[in-house]
Amino acid sequence: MTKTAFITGINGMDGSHLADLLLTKGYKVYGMERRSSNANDVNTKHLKDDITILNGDMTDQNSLLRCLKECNPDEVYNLAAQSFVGESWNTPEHTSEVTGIGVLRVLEAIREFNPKIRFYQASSSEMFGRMVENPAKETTPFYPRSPYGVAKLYGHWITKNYRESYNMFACSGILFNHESERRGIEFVTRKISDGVARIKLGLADHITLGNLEAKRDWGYAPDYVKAMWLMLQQDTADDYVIATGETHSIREFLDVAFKYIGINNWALYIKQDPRFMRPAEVDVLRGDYTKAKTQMEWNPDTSFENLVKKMVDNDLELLKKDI
Ligand code: NAP
Ligand code: F7E
Repeated sequence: MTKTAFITGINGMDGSHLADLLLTKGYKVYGMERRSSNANDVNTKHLKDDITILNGDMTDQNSLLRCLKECNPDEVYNLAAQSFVGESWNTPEHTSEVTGIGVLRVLEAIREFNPKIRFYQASSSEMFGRMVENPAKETTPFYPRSPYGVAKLYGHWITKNYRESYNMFACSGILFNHESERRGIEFVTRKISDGVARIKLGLADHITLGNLEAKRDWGYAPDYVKAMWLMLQQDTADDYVIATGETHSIREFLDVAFKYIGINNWALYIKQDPRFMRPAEVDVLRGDYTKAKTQMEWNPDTSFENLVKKMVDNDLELLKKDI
């Protein structure tokens, strides 16, 4: 029987990769987008004949309920969020509304419309923040370091609470950083791959960044959306850490990216600006995905080096089209 999925945040990086995956599995896919003056469909343009877009907003309870009524899904993947950590200090209230309380709204809509719907919540390694255990696993205590991390923590706990209160099939994937060719340009990996490609093509002579010492556990988004789907196919609802188990600094990312285009002395091309520093930094993140590996047979397939190269190759191709 054909399953139906409803994805909030369909136009985001993960939403578009998840839609790609679910279509290959024969799902009927609905995605929610919020109204904007200009179309923001760069990641989903290739899917326009295969998915159905519904309009709604994470801050509008009725719109979420209407979306569920319109598509009658078996599975809901809640990927919508104000997802940029740096921005969450500028708009902490908005971030809390969308990224935190928005989760409650989706859960309430499900509870009212059909509590049998399986629910995935996009939790984040930012909840571990100042890691009290390295690598972090499902039982590691949380210590968020940003309004975004705090909002995600609310989303995480309300998902667990609805699972326990109403016996709903509600899971959280605690995903560590994952990137792809579709990553938003303001995130550091894409900013670097785009900057490196511009330097290679003679379109720029430097990249301006913030803290180069931060370390992240970076995986590849298409690998990670498989874990989201797997979580909703298990016999019981549970939470899982999804990570690679490796950590690399921004400097290492720069090193791989620049060397790939033939530049060894990359420091000459980097400027630093306090504008890109954060009031409180997450210095290091590394995850232990043993539970996902043992219980769901999930593994990350893409190496750090390949991830960086894929992103640089993609930006080179995109920029060449404009020259
Ligand atoms: P993303 O590219 O920023 O996508 C987020 C999506 O949410 C966008 O399509 C955005 O729509 C939508 N959105 C924002 N505010 C909304 C609102 N008020 N109503 C409806 N939609 C709204 O993020 P991503 O990297 O794909 O991440 C997907 C999810 O996983 C997010 O919840 C993120 O916080 C979480 N997460 C990401 C990572 C990671 O490393 N990527 C790790 C852990 C968790 P617009 O296009 O209109 O802005
Ligand atoms: O920053 C440092 C910055 O913005 C990574 C989101 O998907 O993953 C992402 O959050 C690091 C930080 O991602 C610049 O200070 C230096 O230490 O790429 P980012 P993030 O904050 O880790 C988590 C898991 C999520 O859940 C989020 O939704 O890079 N950094 N210089 C910089 N960061 C940015 N953005 N820009 C810079 O110029």
